Amino acid sequence: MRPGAIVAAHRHPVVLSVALALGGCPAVPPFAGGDAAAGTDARPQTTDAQGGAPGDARAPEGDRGPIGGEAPRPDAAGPGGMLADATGGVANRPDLGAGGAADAQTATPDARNTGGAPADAAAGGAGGTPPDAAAPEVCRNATREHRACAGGDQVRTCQGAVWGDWGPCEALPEGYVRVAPGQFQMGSPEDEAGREVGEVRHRVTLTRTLAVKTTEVTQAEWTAVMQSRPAAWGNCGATCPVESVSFADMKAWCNAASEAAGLPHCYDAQGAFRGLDCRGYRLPTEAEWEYFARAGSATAYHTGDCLYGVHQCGADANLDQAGWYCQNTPDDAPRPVAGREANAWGLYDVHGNVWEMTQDGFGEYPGGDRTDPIGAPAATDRLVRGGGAGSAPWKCRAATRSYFDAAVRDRYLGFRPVRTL
Ligand SMILES: [Ca+2]
Repeated sequence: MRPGAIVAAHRHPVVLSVALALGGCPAVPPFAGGDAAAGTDARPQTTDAQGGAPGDARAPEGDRGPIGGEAPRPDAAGPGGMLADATGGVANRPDLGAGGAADAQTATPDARNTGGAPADAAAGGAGGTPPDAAAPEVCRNATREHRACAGGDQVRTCQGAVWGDWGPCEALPEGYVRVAPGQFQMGSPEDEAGREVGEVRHRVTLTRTLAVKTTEVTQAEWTAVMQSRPAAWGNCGATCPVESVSFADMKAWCNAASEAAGLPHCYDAQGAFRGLDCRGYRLPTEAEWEYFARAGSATAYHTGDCLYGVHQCGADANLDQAGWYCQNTPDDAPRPVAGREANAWGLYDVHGNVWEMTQDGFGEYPGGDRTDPIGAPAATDRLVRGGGAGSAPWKCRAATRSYFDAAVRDRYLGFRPVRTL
């Protein structure tokens, strides 16, 4: 381990709650340029970057300018002109991960399914009763219902107060798990070590079944879709997470992956999100991210509490089990995905390795219980979650909120796509 891991000047993503507490306009110097070892660097900023407690140790992180200010735009080696809508020929379906899809059906809550009537409820009519005389199965408030099928998902919709037929059993994409709808406590308890004030606990209900990628998108998976190699940590290898891609770049990857799979684009030509009912690949909302990262746990990590809650780099035995962070990556570099323990739903590296972009813009929790929340769609600052290889333990907690400017391509910023099933 690195001796004396504490370095005062590090700039990870701004932890949202603190930024807001400071008036939402952290006095952070403008983008200070790249890191000598790895090119562009613009990690999300943290409190420490703003003159607060020293945060995580290493590599300078975060150099976001004031909110609304001009974003640094390091011209990383991304594909030329990657815009929000990649309609241009995508040759290959991404090879979405080794290891195969975990069977999430055994681990995920299945709130939606439990309330649904069996699909074949109408099939067992009394002998001699004409099929068309069976009473239609009335649907009430729900508009869509899911049930698990062999390795995948089926859906039916409410059509004029009567349920339609169950659709075909759609196999999950390779490398994805099924995450059922459910309810959870978003945010952290006030006594959680490392907590920030903006992590106000509230109940969130998510109503859609998701396919969630088990790992961060890797460099190979990026290249298979986009035919480019943007990663600053290229030497890390094909199974390391892609990074140094902007919000728009990620949306382009999602659209291209959707197109290759015959699915609709979830972002229009201007990059606007087409909503949670879009069935193509997309970024998760912040709430979706925390829900699947927790996988039913209520602790700081899915492996337990934050043991090193000081806002500095330090060893945390629970985090060691779950992810790559400042203390177990002495060279600051991300690691190949799925190198630490998966959470209960089969998802790797939700804590550490690279920060994960969400669909949501920067904003404070509005308070109260919420259903399918999405944060500020037009905000320049985009919420990121989970911490990265250079982050201190407290930044890697499930509840930690942070952000990057949408234009930034940072060497510790990646993503994990989802699909609504
Ligand atoms: Ca991660």
